[in-house]
This record gives sequence, C-alpha cells and structure tokens, in this order.
Amino acid sequence: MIQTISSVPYDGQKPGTSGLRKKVRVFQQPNYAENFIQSVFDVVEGKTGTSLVIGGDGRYHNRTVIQTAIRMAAANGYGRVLVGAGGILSTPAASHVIRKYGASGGLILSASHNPGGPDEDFGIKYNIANGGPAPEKVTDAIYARTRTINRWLTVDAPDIDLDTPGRVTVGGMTVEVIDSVADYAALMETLFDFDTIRSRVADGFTMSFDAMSAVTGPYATEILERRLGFAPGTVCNGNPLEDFGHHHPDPNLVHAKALYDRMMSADAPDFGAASDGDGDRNLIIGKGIFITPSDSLAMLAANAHLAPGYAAGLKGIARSMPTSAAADRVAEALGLPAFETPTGWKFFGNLLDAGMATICGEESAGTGSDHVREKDGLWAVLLWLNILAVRDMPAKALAEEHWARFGRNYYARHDYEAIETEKADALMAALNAALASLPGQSFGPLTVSAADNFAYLDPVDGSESRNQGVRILFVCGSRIVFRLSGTGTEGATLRVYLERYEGVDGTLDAETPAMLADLIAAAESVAGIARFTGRTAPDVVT
Ligand code: G16
Repeated sequence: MIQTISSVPYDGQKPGTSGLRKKVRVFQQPNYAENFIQSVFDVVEGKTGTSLVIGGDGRYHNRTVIQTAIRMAAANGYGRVLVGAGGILSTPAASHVIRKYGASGGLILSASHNPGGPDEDFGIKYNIANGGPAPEKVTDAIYARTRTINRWLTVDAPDIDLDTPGRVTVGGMTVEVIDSVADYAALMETLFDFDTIRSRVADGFTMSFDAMSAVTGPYATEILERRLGFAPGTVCNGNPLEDFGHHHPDPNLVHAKALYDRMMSADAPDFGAASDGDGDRNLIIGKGIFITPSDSLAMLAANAHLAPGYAAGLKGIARSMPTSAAADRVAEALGLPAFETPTGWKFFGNLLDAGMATICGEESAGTGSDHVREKDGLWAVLLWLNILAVRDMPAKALAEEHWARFGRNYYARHDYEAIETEKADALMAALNAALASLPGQSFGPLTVSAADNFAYLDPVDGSESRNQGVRILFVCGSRIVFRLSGTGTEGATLRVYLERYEGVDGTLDAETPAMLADLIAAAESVAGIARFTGRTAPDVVT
C-alpha cells in the first residue's frame, strides 16, 4: 500500500558538478534525502515497470538511504531494483550494471573523494539509461522540482538484507541483491590482455594499489591479486570503511602521500596506483615518477591500441577544458578529433553515445572510455598495466618517450579550500569584469593573448553551457584557468589551473614548480587571490 508523506521544500538542493553533495547532518534532516529522491522520480519519465540500479561507495549513511530509496522506488512504480551487495557499487560498476541490465537509471550514493563519517559528507547522484550522469537539462529539472515538492511516496516494508545476494520483494517490486564485483571484473577481461599482464607479473613485475579504505578494495583484490596474480598485499587499505579510516579518499599527492613516498623510494615496486571513495578516480605513479592525470590521458590515448578492447583505434579524444592540452597533441598526431568540454563527466556522455570519442579524461584524476559512461579508476590502472606489459618498459621510460615525441605540458592545480562564498564570488566577478581589458597586458615575462569565460556548445544535442571557467591565454602558449569547484560542501573552493608547454626541443626534464613559477606569480597578479580571500598559499597542490 502506497503511503504519501507530506513535506516542504528545502533550499539548496541544486546538484553540483556531480550530484547533490552535503554534510551527512544535512542529509539526516527529516525528509531531506526523500525530497531529493522523490524529485528525481517525479522528473524521470517512463519509469513505470523498469529497473533501477541503487548502490553507493559504502560511506556512513549509505545503508540508511538505500533502504529508504528501495521503498520509495516500489511506491513510485519501478518494476525492479538492482542493488549491490552490502549496498556497494563503485560508480563505474554502477554505470556498467545500468547498461548491462537495461535499467532506466540509477541512484549512486556517493560524495566521491570527500571524507565520510557522521560529521563528513554524503551525496546522491542520478544516472540515466546510458549509464552516465544525468545531463544538465535533467539536473535542472530535478532542482526545479525540489523547490516545489510537497510530498514523497513510500511503502510500508521492512529493511531488506543487503548482505545476501538473492531476490526479495518489497511492496510488490522485485529487489535483486547482486554481486557487485563479478560483472565488472568480467567486463575488464574483455578489454585488456590479462595473459600478457599475468606473464609479466610471473616474471617479477610488482605493484602497489592503495584502495584508500574505499569502494575499490574488493574490485582491486579480485582483479589484481586473484585474476592477475599480483602478490597478496598488493592491494593496501582494501576493506571499505564507512569513514575511510578517517582519511580523505582522494587519490592525490597529499592524501595518498604514503604511496607517493613509497614509489619514490629505492625499494619501490614497479608501478603504483590509487583510487578514490567511489572508484572513478585514479592516481598513477611509476617508479620514481608521478604522472599527472592530464599526461596520463595523453599517454593512454597514444598507446591504447595495444589493449585488445581498443585495437581498432580510437574514434576521438575528449578532455575537460581545465585539463592540459597534452591529449590534443596526441589526437593531432593520430589524426583524431579532439573535444574540449566543461568540467564534469556528464558532458562526455553525448560524445561517447554518438561514437565521436572513445577515450575521455579530466585533470581531476578521471579517465575512462566508452566501455561505461563514468570515469573509471581501475580501468585506467589496467590500461596502464596492459600498455607497460606489452611495451615491456617502466612507466618512467614511457613518459620520457612520450614527451620526446609530443613535447611536455607542465601542469599543476592549486586549490584554495573553504573560502567564504562571498569572497570567492567577488574574485570571480572581478576577473570576469577584467576579461576585455586583459589581452595585451603583461605579467612578468607573460603577455596575455586572449581571455574569456569558457562556454560549450554540445555538438550532439546543441545545448549550451556557459560560465564554465575563466581562461587566460598567454602569447607563449601558457594558460591559467580559474573556476570554482562544484563538488565541495563547505564554502567555496577556488581552483587555479596552471599550464606551460615545452616543445620537443625545449626543457623536458625540469621540476614542475620551477617551470610554473612565472604563471603562479601571474595568477596572483591577475586575480588578486590574497587580496580577495586573505590566502597566501593554496591548501592543496596537485
Ligand atoms: C566530479 C566530476 C568530475 C569533475 C570533478 C571535479 O568528480 O564527476 O567530472 O572533474 O568532480 O569537479 P569540481 O572541480 O567542480 O570540484 P567526482 O570524482 O567528485 O565525482
């Protein structure tokens, strides 16, 4: 029997770069999660009788919201819910499950790389039938609905046993608890040359994978240790914990410092990698070398044909605007189309669906392909392993060879976190106001050639997205991008992206901070970061 629960709208339920992310305490308010989920269900057309996938990254509050969402799905007319065992599905695995089982969509409960626990973050994201994040027209409609919602629907049914795979009924709807690892591991076996990787492992190739006490632990243990033969213990922090062991499950040089230090030490394994809270991000570190996400995208694209799933070549390469142009040089050399989209994986969906791009990537440690419609951390690790196994060379040698062929895009991102929103908005407003006057101005040795606020016209559906970040381009080809993060839960985070290109005859083996020093100084002069925010140094440099 369907129950209708009265409610009133909450302010601020606007999905950001990747769904609705708030503190757990915010989500725990009466009707808060229910309002958002009901708004999704009210907006989604043609759902009656279809399948819905539900899973999350295992963080605190995951199980509670999953049980609620299952009852609400039953009341809203879904025919079947597929839920990952233990309530767990990595984001790329959820994307695969949606596609494989022909679901009409999925609810992914995750705040990705943000910390977890009663005082930390939670999130809900809706993915559409192609397996990818809902595009802006859908998230805008969901937001509009949250502003008028006055009731949500549920059924009177007890919690289900999330830990035992099998089938139960809730309010007349079937719920299948599925093994979340098996389908994903099987997909990876179709894409990569497991035999060649296995033989290198047998010959002594070693790696270390930091699952950061987050969702990829079970996936990585199954694939790396059981199927590829890496030694037990190759996967560190492999048990998903509700609070990620009090760490940020963010695979960058700050939060995965232990892995970085190990990879720079004399007894480092051959290869190091990490993934984030929900398994869609990746960190790649070779023995003695950190590979930036932008470089990783370019190097993977240049070598992807060595993996069976990509042997026929790529259709195109897409990157988000703040990601370095390293991938563009590969596209040019291979005669492939290159696409520049706004930040957010949702913008790649149309290109992948239309067969215009095969590989996509973002500076924020996301890389993926048309095998699913999310970025995929383990996929990137496996493609690296496949390439290194076939080439039979260390990651460092591969990177050096790549730069010698394409030149090198020195790159860093400086994050200023938890700034007061008004101050961050004032900084961006001043930058926008200055755009027209910037060309021709010099900052130290750098002269501005062009400045704009990035807008994107989707080549598939013609939709336009404006205000996607301020770009300052310099005559020498260097670039600074300023934008505010759309994934934080506290104040505003200013991201400053710095990029300098050195051609094949330039300096290819220098330290990044030294190569970017002029750009860092120019960023301060152009934007007045200290003046507007009171901050004199970034909180995180990646
Ligand atoms: C999300 C999106 C990514 C985006 C990233 C950073 O990642 O899925 O596409 O690049 O946020 O966004 P922002 O710079 O706005 O914080 P994730 O891993 O958090 O889902």
